Amino acid sequence: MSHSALSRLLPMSALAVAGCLALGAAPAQAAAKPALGSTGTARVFEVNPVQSTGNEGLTDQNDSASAVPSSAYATVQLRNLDGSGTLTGRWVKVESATGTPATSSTNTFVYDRSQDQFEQVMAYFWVNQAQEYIQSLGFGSTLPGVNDQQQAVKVDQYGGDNSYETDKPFRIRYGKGGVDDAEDAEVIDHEYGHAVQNAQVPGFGTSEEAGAIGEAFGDYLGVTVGLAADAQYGWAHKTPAACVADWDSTSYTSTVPHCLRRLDTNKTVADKDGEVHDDGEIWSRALWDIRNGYVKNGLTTARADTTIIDAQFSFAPDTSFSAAAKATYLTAGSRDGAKAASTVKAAFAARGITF
Ligand SMILES: [Ca+2]
Ligand SMILES: [Ca+2]
Ligand SMILES: [Ca+2]
Ligand SMILES: [Ca+2]
Ligand SMILES: [Zn+2]
Repeated sequence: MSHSALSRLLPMSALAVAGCLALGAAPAQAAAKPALGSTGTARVFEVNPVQSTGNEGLTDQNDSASAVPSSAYATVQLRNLDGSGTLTGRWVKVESATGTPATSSTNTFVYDRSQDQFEQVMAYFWVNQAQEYIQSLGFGSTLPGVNDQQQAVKVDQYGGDNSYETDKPFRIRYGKGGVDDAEDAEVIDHEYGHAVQNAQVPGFGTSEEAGAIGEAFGDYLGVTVGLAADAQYGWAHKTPAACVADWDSTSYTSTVPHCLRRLDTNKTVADKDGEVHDDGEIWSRALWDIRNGYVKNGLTTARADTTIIDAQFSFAPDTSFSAAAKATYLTAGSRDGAKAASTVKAAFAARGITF
């Protein structure tokens, strides 16, 4: 099922829905697991440059290197590479990209944003980072794996300001309109969120409410993976935590802070307009309240995320908000206890979602 990261482009959305209706197959398994364990060095954005610098005045300037200060970059490990010198690894394979493919016999992938290879490196790093985060919650060890396969990505080959994920073939494509989509980790991991849900529930998203849940979870995953990375690497976070795609959205929003969408709007089911990205903000606010409610109860955000993801295994492909909320409530009760379950119930009730 494909989805747009950016709801503004209706033609792409229409295409995406057409692809969505043609679905049915389970995600393809990787043919073979590459050799593991090779670690490289790379330069990436600390999630995105607006978020890490707090400078809402940054603009794309036609992909120029000088548009973003060097302080927005971090030097990081590129983990789980297969040692081939390309951006191929256990959890990610950069299949193709516009311009020069990144290769290095020493696994050194250091570029700036004006170079085609930069987005390739960002896509590799942030998909790997998301899978590592999901595994840190226990998925693939104490819990079933969640999309623990090699994710194919294509980078910068779609000219529109949009990105999408498809079941057939099982692949993510990142666009290059405006700020290149793969310059913003929250866009990268939004799309990975669709891959995660499709891996958990093949064909997920055949009803409008299920589609909205897909958009919401993508937004939430992008934010939570970024927040976990901030903590892991000690990066600054100077924009509202609930703001999604602070950097990509500078191309098409004029209000500050620049956000594609937010996790903390006051939308309820009374605000539904039938557009999945818009309606996703109803669901993502509930997820945000569950997260913060867990912390108030003395539980960790990782625990909230574990329950949010674990519950998704039991969602029907065409689930309603109500049925998915109930599944999340039941998972919270069995994993985290009665108090957590009532936090979940209240978070959904505040959005007008009852069961
Ligand atoms: Ca770029
Ligand atoms: Ca661009
Ligand atoms: Ca863009
Ligand atoms: Ca953000
Ligand atoms: Zn999406």
